[in-house]
Amino acid sequence: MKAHRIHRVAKLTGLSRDVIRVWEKRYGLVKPLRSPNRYREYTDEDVALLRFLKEELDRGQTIGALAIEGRESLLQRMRLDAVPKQQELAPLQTLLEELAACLDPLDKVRFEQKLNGAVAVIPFEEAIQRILLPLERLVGELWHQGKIDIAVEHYVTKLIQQKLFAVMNQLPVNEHGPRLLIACPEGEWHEIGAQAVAYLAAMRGCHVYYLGPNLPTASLASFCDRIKPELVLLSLTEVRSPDNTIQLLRELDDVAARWPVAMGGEGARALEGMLRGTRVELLDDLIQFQRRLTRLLAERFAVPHSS
Ligand code: B12
Repeated sequence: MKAHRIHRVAKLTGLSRDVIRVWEKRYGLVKPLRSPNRYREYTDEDVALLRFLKEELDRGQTIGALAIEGRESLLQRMRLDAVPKQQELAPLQTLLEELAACLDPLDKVRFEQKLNGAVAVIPFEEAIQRILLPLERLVGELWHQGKIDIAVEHYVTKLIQQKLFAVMNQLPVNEHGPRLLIACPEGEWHEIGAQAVAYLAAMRGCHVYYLGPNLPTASLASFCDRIKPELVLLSLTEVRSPDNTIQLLRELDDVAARWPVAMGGEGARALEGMLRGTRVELLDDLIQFQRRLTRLLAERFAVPHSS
């Protein structure tokens, strides 16, 4: 998980440093770690919680009441409340152009300095939407257009994946959270959409089984029987031919008879009509996905009433 110093947290949340320190010392609502040179280090989750507390105060809550409610319950409510209110965030276009300029000829040092520097200064969830996913689309397009070598595309894709996994692996495994199985169906190798969905679900307290690309439906079904997921999420990027799709949807419909199955991604959207005849749910975009998660979390956890 990323570590933010207090001055950045103040910038990101709109709270003063004094207020942040008081909420730590008096109420224990955030628990920053200390760097080797004793600076406070806050996680993305701390930043999100502080933003949530500020919103609660704006809605008329008192900090005393929030402190009594306690960090764990507040985190739970924050996750339920975390549905993005507007559209997905816009890509950082200038940065993407600068990054693309480092790819041919490849200037690895400059590329990684720019990318790491940009990702480090905003909350990771924002970095996913504004930098990492658009960058994946960009390098993919450059390869599809014959402008960069596949080796360079692989290098950037792996770097993006490393970042997503590195942050995801530092989230605690929430064994009490809803169990989600996330993968791409057989023949689907575009993996980043699934990985982003896995990160967002883990961030919101789900117990995620991430199985990556190209998962045969028979293996998906037997794995479901073992882990009993509350939701199976599949990412389909490529638009497939109807023949190929009919078979896949028939198999997935059988799985969906036993476990809730939802699909997202460009390829899934193209199947909207065909999906209607099955038990497989279509999730149009990440906003719909977040709403679906909220429903799942609300079913799992009783929501405390705010007074
Ligand atoms: C990156 C990319 C690649 C990379 C993939 C790297 C990897 N390991 O994932 C590389 C260069 C390897 C590649 C290869 C190929 N690709 Co390609 N690729 C792309 C590209 C540029 C972006 C796809 C992507 O990863 N986007 C990032 C994700 C996160 O964004 P997104 O797809 O828009 O998803 C959003 C939502 O849909 C949602 N979402 C996604 N999944 C899910 C799941 C759930 C549950 C939910 C709720 C939401 C959700 O989240 C995202 C948020 O904004 C697209 C074109 C494009 N611009 O989309 C072509 C594209 C998908 N590829 C295409 C093709 C044909 C191929 C190849 C078959 C080419 C070939 N001849 O070999 C191979 C197949 C892969 C293989 N067998 O190895 C075609 C597919 C055509 C079609 N019929 O649909 C496309 C559309 C390019 C084109 N214009 O022709 N590709």
